[in-house]
Amino acid sequence: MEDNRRIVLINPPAEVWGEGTRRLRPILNTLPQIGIASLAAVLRREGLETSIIDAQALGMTQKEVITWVIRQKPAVVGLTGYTSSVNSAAAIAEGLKQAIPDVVTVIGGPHVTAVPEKTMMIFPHFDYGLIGEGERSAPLLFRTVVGGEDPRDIGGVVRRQGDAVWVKERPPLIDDLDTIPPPAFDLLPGFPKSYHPPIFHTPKGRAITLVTSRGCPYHCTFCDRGIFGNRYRFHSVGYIVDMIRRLRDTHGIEHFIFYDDNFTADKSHLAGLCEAIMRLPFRITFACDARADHVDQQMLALMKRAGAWMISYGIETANEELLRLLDKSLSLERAARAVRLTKEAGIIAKGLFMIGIPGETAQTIERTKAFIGELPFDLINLSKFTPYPGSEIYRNISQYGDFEDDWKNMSGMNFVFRPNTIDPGVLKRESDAILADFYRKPSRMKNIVRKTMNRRDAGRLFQALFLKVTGAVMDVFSTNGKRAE
Ligand code: B12
Ligand code: SF4
Repeated sequence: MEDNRRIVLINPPAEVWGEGTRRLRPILNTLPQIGIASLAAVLRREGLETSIIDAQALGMTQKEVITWVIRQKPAVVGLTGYTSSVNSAAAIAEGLKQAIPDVVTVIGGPHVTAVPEKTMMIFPHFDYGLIGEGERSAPLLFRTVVGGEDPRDIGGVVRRQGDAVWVKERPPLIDDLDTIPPPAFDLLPGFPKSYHPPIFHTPKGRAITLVTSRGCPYHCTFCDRGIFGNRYRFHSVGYIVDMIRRLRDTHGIEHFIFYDDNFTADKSHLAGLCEAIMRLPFRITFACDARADHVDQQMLALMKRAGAWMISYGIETANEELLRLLDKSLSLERAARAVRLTKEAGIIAKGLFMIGIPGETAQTIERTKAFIGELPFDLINLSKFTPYPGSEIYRNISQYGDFEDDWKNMSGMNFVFRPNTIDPGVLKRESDAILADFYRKPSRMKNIVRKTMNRRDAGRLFQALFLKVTGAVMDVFSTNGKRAE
């Protein structure tokens, strides 16, 4: 009999992608899933035969993923799941179990880490879960289940036994991040061509995501820090610069998006990193998120010299009392100053806001709208407040309004929470109004296009428009299409 040790890691399709959204895929965000790329690197180092299927990047449906995986005949399948994608992961696990009953399925990532018991009870087709950082336990877990043994004693393992779910205490956080090999980008099918940031979010050249640190010492109540916790840890400057150099040399990557929770948390590390990037024999550009109270004129000037192209600031709302409820520890004055200084430094400034926060009223929305209008943001993002499992506010959200704990809708694009301080109709209308107010200004659109449009993005925009138009034509002629019904 064949000794099957094949492992497939899957990033499931996002639930939010209906057929219409799939057609817009060319202009949406598809960036490598660092979690599974990192796990794949560790599994490969341990001699385990691993492949990856990143359905989000390849635009694959659940059915297509299942068909592809069945052909691989793996012994173990590992799926990653945010709250918004865990239903999708479960549907794939179910399809695989029906086709290959012996396959072992493992769910990892933020969602199972936040609510392990509930996840395992609701989704019977996950055999095991693994909570927290995966690099320590995943090789052990996969090796054990491939060998047909019981993984019950492995740190972080979640398993079902009859009606109960057992969660083994997870191992301590990884102190020295440099012990983790760089993400196995080379195992991502279609890398780097299948990957791109959303339109208007990159200068010319190929872009890629990197995560150079883990953890965040702040306590924002809407933020799920279940995987990396509060302790800030970072890769050494040498490790990061080496990753950059290799990605540039082997794949021609010139723009780096740092998706760290808190890229600017340690000033001297950040300064050291910028200086090391400046010493590289080539130029790169980068984008990152930053806390507005971590940057000053000097730091922004240094970041700009190192290639900072865009900085996104999580400001959330322009209301001090709502910021307090969110435990954001941020003054609006500092936020406004950071945005102005960023622009003065010649860096694109993006503001990240939320709407529908507990306690939100028509007046608080008006204040946020005015704040956005007063500051020189180039781009804004307005997500619909969502109490994600794993965040502190998830535990007591019902005291602030109606909450629909419907995981597949928890993508920040739906009002799953409706505060009892505002009428849902007003909330929806005001949310649309903020975006329309901001983006419908011709001068602003001109500015965005001037600063961010490049030949590759123009091609992507054309492709999306083409797909949208052909999609609409297909809908008209399709007997299953809405218009034909
Ligand atoms: C980058 C990022 C994104 C990117 C994703 C790009 C991509 N392809 O990865 C974008 C911008 C698209 C995005 C979108 C969203 N995101 Co996001 N995102 C992040 C961020 C900042 C970093 C993720 C990352 O790369 N981490 C680094 C890797 C190494 O960690 P990891 O992925 O967690 O993987 C480790 C473990 O989880 C585990 N593991 C993971 N998978 C598996 C699988 C198996 C089998 C095993 C054994 C272990 C395992 O091992 C890995 C290595 O240690 C995190 C914050 C964070 N700290 O993680 C938020 C975060 C994951 N996002 C979040 C959310 C809510 C979203 C959105 C729903 C809404 C939004 N904020 O825009 C959407 C939904 C997207 C979707 N597809 O459904 C939440 C998730 C909360 C939750 N309970 O689900 C987080 C935690 C932010 C937060 N603090 O609240 N996101
Ligand atoms: S929202 Fe940002 S600053 Fe707040 S805890 Fe999360 S990562 Fe840290």
